[in-house]
Order: sequence, then C-alpha cells, then structure tokens
Amino acid sequence: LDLFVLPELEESGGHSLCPKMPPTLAGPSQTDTSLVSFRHMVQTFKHLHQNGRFRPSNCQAHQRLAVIIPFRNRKSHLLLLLYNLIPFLSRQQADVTFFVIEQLPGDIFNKGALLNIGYLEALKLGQFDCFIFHDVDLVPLNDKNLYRCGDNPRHFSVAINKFSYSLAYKGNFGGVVGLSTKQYSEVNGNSNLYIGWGGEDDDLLERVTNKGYFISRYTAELSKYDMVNHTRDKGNEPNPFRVKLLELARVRQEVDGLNSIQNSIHYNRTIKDMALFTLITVDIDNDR
Ligand code: BGN
Repeated sequence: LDLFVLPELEESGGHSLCPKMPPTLAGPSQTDTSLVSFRHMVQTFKHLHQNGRFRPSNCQAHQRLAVIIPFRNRKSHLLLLLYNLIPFLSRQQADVTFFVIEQLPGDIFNKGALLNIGYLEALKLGQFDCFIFHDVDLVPLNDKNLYRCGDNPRHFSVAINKFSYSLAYKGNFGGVVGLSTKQYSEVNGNSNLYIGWGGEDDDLLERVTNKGYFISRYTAELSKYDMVNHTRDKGNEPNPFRVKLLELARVRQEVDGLNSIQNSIHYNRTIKDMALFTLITVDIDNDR
C-alpha cells in the first residue's frame, strides 16, 4: 500500500494565527473555465502546496480542513472544481487537504459510504478539525462563503444557479456541507444504505437534528454556486427505496454509519498521492 504521511500541524509553528477575517477576500466571482489540463493545474499551483496540503505561507490557519469529494467518471468537473477551489481557499487562508473518493465502475454509486470512507481514511493520514463534503459539480462564487466549521453543521451550497440561486427546499442539506470532526463522528457519519441517487443528504439532516444541532447557513448572496450542467450518471439511478429508508433514518442512526461500514458494505480501497489531492479508489461489491 502506497501510504504517505501528512506533515504534522506543528510544522507551521513560528507563525502567529491568521486574522479571523482573511484580508485577501475578493467577494463575488465567476467560474474560471480557462483550465487547460491537469498538468497545467499542477504547475499553476505548485507554489501553494506541499504533500497535497495547501496552507497560508505567513500565518497559521485556524482550522485544518479536509475536503472530501465523492467521484466517479467526472474528470472534467473535478479539474474545473479544483481549478476554482484552490485559489478560493487560498484567499480564505485555509489549511486544506483534498481527498477525492472514487468509486470504481461495476456497482451502483453509494455516496454516503464514500463520504464515510473519505472521513475515516483522511483521519488515518492526518489531523483534521473540519470536514467539507463537496459535490464535484458545484463551484462556489463568493469567497466570503468561508469554508470553516463551527458550533453547528453548516450548509454552504444554499444558492445554486440550477435552483434560481435559492434553496431547493427548506430541508435541503446537500451539495456542500461542513461538519467538524467531532460532529461527524457524533452523528455516526452518513448512512451506508442509500445505493443510487437521492436521500442520503436528507438522512444526514435527520441525524444532525436528532443530535440537537441546527443547520447554519450564510446569506444567499454569499452562498452562490454554479452547478456544472450534466446528464444523469449511469450507475447512479434514483434509488427506489430512498423514501422508505428516510422514514427510519433516526431509528437506524446508531447502527448504520461510520461504526458499521466494515460490516454493511464490502469494499477494497487503494490510496494514491496525486500531488494536488489524495485519491482514494474504492471498489464496492454490493452482492457479497
Ligand atoms: C431531493 C433528494 C435529495 C437531493 C435533492 C436535490 C430524495 C429523498 C426523497 C424523499 N431527496 O429530492 O437527495 O439532493 O432532491 O436534487 O430523493
């Protein structure tokens, strides 16, 4: 196994804490679609990262972030997202490591399980205070939308162009969300049982509110996102059981999630350092 160890937090020692509000924010922006290639991107951001970790050069960030991106067959979206997200987070003076969790073809997509695997594997590789779970097709449009964790889980992607820049529905907790390491562990992560499209994010909301948390949101103005146009993915068809599963979300919470992943799904995973991100490839076998 090709494991590598992330540098310890102390390494940024000597620097004082970054200001609470980064002086480098630019406010509203547009998606930058000028990207040429992955190689070009590695070149462009070479000065910003070290062992896949990005951090401010002259101050110590407040939190150490892990951005978890579930992925399958969306290479152009991934390039576009990282090309926009890296400078965005750099203006936010974030200390961030990207993890792309790719499910290999074969079985139906299981986003909840991929998020859990991303969380568990990231914590084996480094120390993180805050997890940002990020859909690959959502590009943030205002760097005042600070990617940080707080006392309550945060829903970042409040105003997506596809939904006319407003919340898709009141209880939406999908797209881009942030939970502290402790919060995600406390809610037992995501359910592993949503195989196919839909419902796992609504289930996470049930888990979070069941533990007494509220959902934090910034204003729509700050929370704008572009969703990249795409057709529905093969191998991620709507899950016909999602409504039934959701009804029992709270009942299953303690026995379905981070603590049951080893028993409830069968998978192999490999880990690879891709310079700008850590790639965790997951082969799920639903039939075993
Ligand atoms: C909802 C889906 C979410 C999805 C949003 C936005 C369900 C559960 C049905 C009870 N929820 O309808 O998972 O993020 O649409 O597309 O399907």
